[in-house]
Amino acid sequence: MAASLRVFMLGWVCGCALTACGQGVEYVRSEAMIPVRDGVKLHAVILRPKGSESGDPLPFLVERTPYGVSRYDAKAVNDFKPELAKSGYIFVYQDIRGRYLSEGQFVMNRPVVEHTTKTDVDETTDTRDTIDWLLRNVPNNSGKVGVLGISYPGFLAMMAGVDAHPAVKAISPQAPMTDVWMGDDFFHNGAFRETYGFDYVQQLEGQKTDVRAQSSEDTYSFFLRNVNFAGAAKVAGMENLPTAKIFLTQPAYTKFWQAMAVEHDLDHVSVPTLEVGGWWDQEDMWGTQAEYEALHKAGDPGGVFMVLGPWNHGGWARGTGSSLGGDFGKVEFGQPTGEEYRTQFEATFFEHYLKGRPGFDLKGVASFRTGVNQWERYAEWPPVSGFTKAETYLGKDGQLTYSALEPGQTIVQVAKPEIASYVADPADPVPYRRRPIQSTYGDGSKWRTWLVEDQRFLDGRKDIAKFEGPVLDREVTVTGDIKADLFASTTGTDADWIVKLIDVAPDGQQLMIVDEIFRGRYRESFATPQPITADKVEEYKWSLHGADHTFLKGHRMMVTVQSSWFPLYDRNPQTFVPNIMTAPRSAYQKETLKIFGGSRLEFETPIP
Ligand code: PG9
Repeated sequence: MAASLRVFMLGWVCGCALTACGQGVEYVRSEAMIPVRDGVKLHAVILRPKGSESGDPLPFLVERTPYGVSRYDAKAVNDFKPELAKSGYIFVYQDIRGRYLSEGQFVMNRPVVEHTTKTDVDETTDTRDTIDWLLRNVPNNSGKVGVLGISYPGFLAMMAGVDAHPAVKAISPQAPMTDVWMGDDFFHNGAFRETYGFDYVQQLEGQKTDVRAQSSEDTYSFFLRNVNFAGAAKVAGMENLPTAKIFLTQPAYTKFWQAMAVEHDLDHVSVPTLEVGGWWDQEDMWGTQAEYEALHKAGDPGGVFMVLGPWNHGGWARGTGSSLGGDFGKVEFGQPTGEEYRTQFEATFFEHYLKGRPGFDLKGVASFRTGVNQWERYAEWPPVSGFTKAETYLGKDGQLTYSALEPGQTIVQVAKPEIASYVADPADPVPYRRRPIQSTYGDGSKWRTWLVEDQRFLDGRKDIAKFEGPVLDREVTVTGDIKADLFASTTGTDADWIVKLIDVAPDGQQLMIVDEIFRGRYRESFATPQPITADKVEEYKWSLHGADHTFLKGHRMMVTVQSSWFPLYDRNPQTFVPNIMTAPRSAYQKETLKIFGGSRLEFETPIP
């Protein structure tokens, strides 16, 4: 088998058990097994600033994680959270139920349950019980708690806000996985994230500690050779891992996935919440904005704030954030956006809500507008005041036309004659990044920055429709939730549609600004897939995610449409089958896909 598992080596080692190494805050480190309501004990590392048993009581900053906490010590806090360490907190890191040194059973993205008996536990109850224990057992604490985390820990930070313990005064879910079927780690609009699902489920569910998948073969070849996810899972011997079983048997948006979706639980949140997300987040792009929207709609009783910046997954938490990318494409931001976030937003947010200090002046949303590289502030997201709707139309001969609407103006779209077509062959799917494609976190993997890879690596492919605007003689800004509205047909009975909005620089570099997939079988219902009628023009409308980007003078806007993005997403056979996870080789058919006039992208633009 090509993919093998290897123990994940931690990035740093534990040392400095009692005090800080070198400069920084000195800590007293202890470990505890914290009992929760059903008798299970959860392992935690507690780091108290040295001498904090007397003097001003300190608040807690808590992070709960499935990724192991034994590595946390004074050095880790000073290295990875210098701004927060300087401010002064008791740091608590906890292994969640069933992971590493904690007892109990791990359940991936454990859904919130009704709490009627002591055995009705979930991450909200485990957090509450942990906080109860900390307040009683850690000397000289101020009785106030902040909870933060990125990604899975971001999901756990949000859980701390649902029916929160009264001591929880602030939470910061950062790139929180929120709905893993609709738009985060495992599926996007029904299309299965094959490499991520394959690697991550083995990492978390094969054993109590992290083990990372490592492929010696280009994963493009590996997944192509094994036909479908069932074939690949069999080779890896992972078919019986709980989440893999669900992938294989419940690929649609069933009650299982719906119950896991966090946005439905957010009308029980009244804690000030700072959501954080990156424009080029390769894992949980969706969650930040979905949680913001749900909290905002619920009337934000505690106050919801959001910072969106030019980062990959968690990129705001490390380094300067002055650029993003590597050998295959790089974007420069002209300023240390990560440091700016950590000092101006994160540190001041917790100081304000946990220590009553001034400095947090965010009223709604801070957004880093790329292209012009400047911070913007909005009352809400997507911004309304000072903005109007704008569109780019896909035209004949690969043309792309931009137009801003008058405030209040709406246009009713109808399909017009065909403007482009291509043949998509599942035997030769479009790679999502340059090959060879390593395992997600395998040696040499370019996973973390693939969203900023120069898209010219796809030049010459005949299975991509391209629409390009003229060289711009002025700046054009696209803001808000960018939506694709596509009129399209296929000669087959199922199809994937992938739309990218690309900034083409004067030197030809192509940077994706937003991009997203839609699996055609779900156009009527995410829960009940249906075949597409061959050759029938259908309208597909979906979000390509948020952006705040200025196409500079001299640049061009480009939109591309393609029907595979492999092996990030499994291949759509293009013939309708009840379950793509087990689609037979014979179902994978070459088809002709057509795009029709009236297709466009929709967004907000500032009123000049
Ligand atoms: N993106 C990771 C994740 C995977 C699956 C579910 C939830 C989160 C993470 O980085 O934690």
